[in-house]
Amino acid sequence: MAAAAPGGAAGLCRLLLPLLAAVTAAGGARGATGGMLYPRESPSRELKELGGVWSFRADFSPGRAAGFEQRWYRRPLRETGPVIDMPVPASFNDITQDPNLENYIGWVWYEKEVLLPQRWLQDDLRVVLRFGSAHYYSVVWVNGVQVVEHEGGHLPFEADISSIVQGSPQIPCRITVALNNTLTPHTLPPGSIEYMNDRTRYPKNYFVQNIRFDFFNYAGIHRPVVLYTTPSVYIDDITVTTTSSESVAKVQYQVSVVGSTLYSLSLSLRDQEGRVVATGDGPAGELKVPNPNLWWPYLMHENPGYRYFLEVKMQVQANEALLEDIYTLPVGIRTVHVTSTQFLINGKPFYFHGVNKHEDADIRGKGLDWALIVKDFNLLRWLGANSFRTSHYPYAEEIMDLCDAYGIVVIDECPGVGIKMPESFGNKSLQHHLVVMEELIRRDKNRPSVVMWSVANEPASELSPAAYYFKTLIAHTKALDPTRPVTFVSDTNYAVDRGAPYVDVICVNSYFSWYHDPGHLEVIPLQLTAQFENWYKTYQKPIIQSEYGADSVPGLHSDPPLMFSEEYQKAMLREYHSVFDKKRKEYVIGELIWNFADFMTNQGTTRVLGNKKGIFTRQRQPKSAAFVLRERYWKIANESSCLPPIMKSHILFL
Ligand code: BDP
Repeated sequence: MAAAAPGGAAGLCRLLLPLLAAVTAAGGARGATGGMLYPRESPSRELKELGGVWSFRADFSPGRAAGFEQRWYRRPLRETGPVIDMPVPASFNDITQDPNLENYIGWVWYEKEVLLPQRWLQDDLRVVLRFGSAHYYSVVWVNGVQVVEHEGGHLPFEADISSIVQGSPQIPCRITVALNNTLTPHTLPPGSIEYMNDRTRYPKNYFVQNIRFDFFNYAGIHRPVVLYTTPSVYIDDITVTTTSSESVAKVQYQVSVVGSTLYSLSLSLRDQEGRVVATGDGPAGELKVPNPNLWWPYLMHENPGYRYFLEVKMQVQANEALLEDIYTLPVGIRTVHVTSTQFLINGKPFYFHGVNKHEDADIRGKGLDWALIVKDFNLLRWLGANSFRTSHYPYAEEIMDLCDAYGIVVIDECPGVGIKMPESFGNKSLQHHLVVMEELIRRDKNRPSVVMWSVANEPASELSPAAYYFKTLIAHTKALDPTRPVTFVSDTNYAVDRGAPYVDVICVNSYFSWYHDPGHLEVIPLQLTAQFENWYKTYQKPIIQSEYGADSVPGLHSDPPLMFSEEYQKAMLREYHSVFDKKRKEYVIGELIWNFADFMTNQGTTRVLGNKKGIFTRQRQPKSAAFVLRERYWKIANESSCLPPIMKSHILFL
């Protein structure tokens, strides 16, 4: 990615730093404190979606700072210069024909004007502005007043904007967002800006954004933006954990309320038929559910993804009026345990036969797209996949909701991808990484589909600071959530990996006969067997093959199989599978193909319009390998889980 000069050496980084230091005094920013409940309508809460066409301008000024210098947030954006239409949610990169915007680095500006219903402007109501995600660094103003800053491109943030909108009820509410996609050694994922100073080869102030990960650094407002209301005293957070025995399950809950201490809380848990199965009161307690319907993964039970609904009702007397807030949380009852050879869900061995994905598609880049989401879940179920890893960042809450509902098991990965530079293992990076884990767990802690946290993908875990880094990071993650195992995904040699001692499950990526010994399929059995045996001998922990795969250009055929043909991709999978079949009788607990679908990357000599390791094309058409995997996954499911007849008919249907 190259662009014209952003104001000399360190220009972009300089632009980021003052903002990072100056967390707003306006009361909007909350870091990882407080709750981040998914906004849902209820008798006490209303919601307004702000998706659609927003006004947009990229700041192409030499220092990328014109927007801040000229305070574009003070007036409608159209009054400070030209604007174009930009869809939200979407990445901005592929929306126009302008290559400068596709590869833009620096600040872009978004704006939307919204009219609020009169009833939202009463002073016993809170109005909250929430972003599902915006990549990477965001500053948000409402009617020219800064309300929140947020670092990180894949997690939600919000601001209470009541005082601003209630103070100026007659005007439309103008939301302005400045967004910067620059990645530095201390962002997550990390990156670096490199200035090319050889004047015989590059123009003055020429720079590139270097990244050490293999997907396009799409940027924009990627997930839904909503306004929602709550009463001024409100349910801020709910945490549930579940345990179960044969005949009774326990749902432990904790509720936090903000705005008063004189509230009362009542809770009722309903089953899918709407029957109340347990009730409770107070901010913490335990609900007992007799003869529970457990949350089971897809293909492990005829009714996977069973969720109860926990209705939390808060009441408080305020100024002689009764304020009530109601929030309903879906709850799946299930347990997760790891032994030295198995991964147990509800006490039964679970074998991950699934995929790694990306949020990626034509035109919208990483923007949320319902048609794509539902199509992908249909393909996952067609494939017989029971799980995926959110490689390499947290996915949209809307996707996670469907995982909960369909019983698709998730390894929930944070954006710790491409941590390769020694400076990215320092305290500054670590502190940010800890906050990101707090934000991720705050968001996804109640999701039954999430069975394990992944704190990173392929870091340089052989470096000496990696030991302290991962020890601290994993301990912090476990302290935040003692109920789930923690891992990170390694491609480091077992003998020198300094993070592996701290994980519960070993996750290994390997590309035998692709990046190593390219073209030599015959080395796979030996090398893969040695890989598993070495890791197991060293750690006695269960192992997931968290990535393996080969690029194939759809429609390219070759027999005998040559690299990049569909036949080679299939042949490679089969070699891997024969080893998995031996080792899954011992301690291998899963296999996740790289990748579900082809996806966009930076341009490079090994990438043909992106990474082609998908078993589906980027447009979600199956390559030959998809059929190999489909046959295998259904076979494993049928062997391992005594599927009831209903699931077998499902196979025909799909
Ligand atoms: C792995 C990375 C993944 C890449 C893949 C590949 O974890 O992000 O896309 O290699 O090169 O090392 O296809």
